[in-house]
Amino acid sequence: MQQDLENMVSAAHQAIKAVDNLQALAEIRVHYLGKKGTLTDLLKGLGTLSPEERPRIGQLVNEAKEKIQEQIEIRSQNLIQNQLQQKLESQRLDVTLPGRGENLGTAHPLNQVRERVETIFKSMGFKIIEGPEIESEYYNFTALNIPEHHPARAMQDTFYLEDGNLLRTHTSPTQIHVMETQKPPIRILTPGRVFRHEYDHSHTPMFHQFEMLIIDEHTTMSDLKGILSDFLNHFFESEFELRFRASYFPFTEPSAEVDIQCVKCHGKGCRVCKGTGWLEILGCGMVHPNVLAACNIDSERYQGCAFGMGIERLAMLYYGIDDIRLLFENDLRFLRQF
Ligand code: 2NM
Repeated sequence: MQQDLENMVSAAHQAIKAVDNLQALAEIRVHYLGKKGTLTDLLKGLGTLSPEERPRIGQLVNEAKEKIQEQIEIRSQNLIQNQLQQKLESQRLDVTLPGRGENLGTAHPLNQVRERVETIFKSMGFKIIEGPEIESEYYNFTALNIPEHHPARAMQDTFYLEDGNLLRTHTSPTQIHVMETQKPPIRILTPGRVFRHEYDHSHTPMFHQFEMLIIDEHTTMSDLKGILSDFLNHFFESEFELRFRASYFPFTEPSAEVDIQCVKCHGKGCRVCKGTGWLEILGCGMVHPNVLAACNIDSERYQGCAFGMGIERLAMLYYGIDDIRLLFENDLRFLRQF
């Protein structure tokens, strides 16, 4: 009997060593230790032994049982560890790999330019004012001294709405609202969208502009020249000559168009300035007394100077963009350059 037990323990030991998975190990446990297992059979056979032998053999059977249990337990831990190890190997994660990368967005070049312009004018003491994009004929034309039959009012230039209002063709109506409601001195910059019926490589039906307005006592053309020159030198980060050419706008008298020395070649002549050395950049003038009168401002006491320019034009010159439509296509290959 003792020999049988020793053989069994040794056989169990071999079997336990040989298994390579938990399922097979569970089967071994059942085979030796289960209710119908080999050891249980042996315990049942104790009854046939003599009363003197029974305790000794009983003890041996228990010892055998404990040995097998212990071996199964050790092997089980072993197999669990191996399984875990295999799982870790198969799901290996390289934490040193570079990440997928964040696609950071940036402000649209037109907004970058607008923000630069606003920053410069704020530093000179101007307030930034935005107004409505839908205006009446009065604010867009009449108050600005634009006569009834002026070509600018014509259907082919202006988008009229069915109710008789229109999409503003410039931001000056916002300046009329300010002049009507605020007392001089006034120093404002009005950026915003404007709408005109035109479309080609340098015109889009919606574009952005900003207009500057100063209303004060003793305001002259010199204020205009000084502010324009300071602004443009700051904006283009270099000193440039300006050239004033007499011009005509209904809402200013005198009026001028301003050329800036080519920001690319500094006046030598290049592709950007088409060899002339100059770039037409904005229109300006002294606010017409009729405009001041429409806003109940005494033109004997106060004068105004104003200018207006396109943000697209400024962005194209600053970044060297040659087709305005690129600014509206939102092609990421284009936008990622800014
Ligand atoms: C321009 C050119 C010249 C202008 C005039 C006014 C107002 F409201 F005061 F009359 N605002 N903006 C003005 C003057 C705009 O844009 C080319």
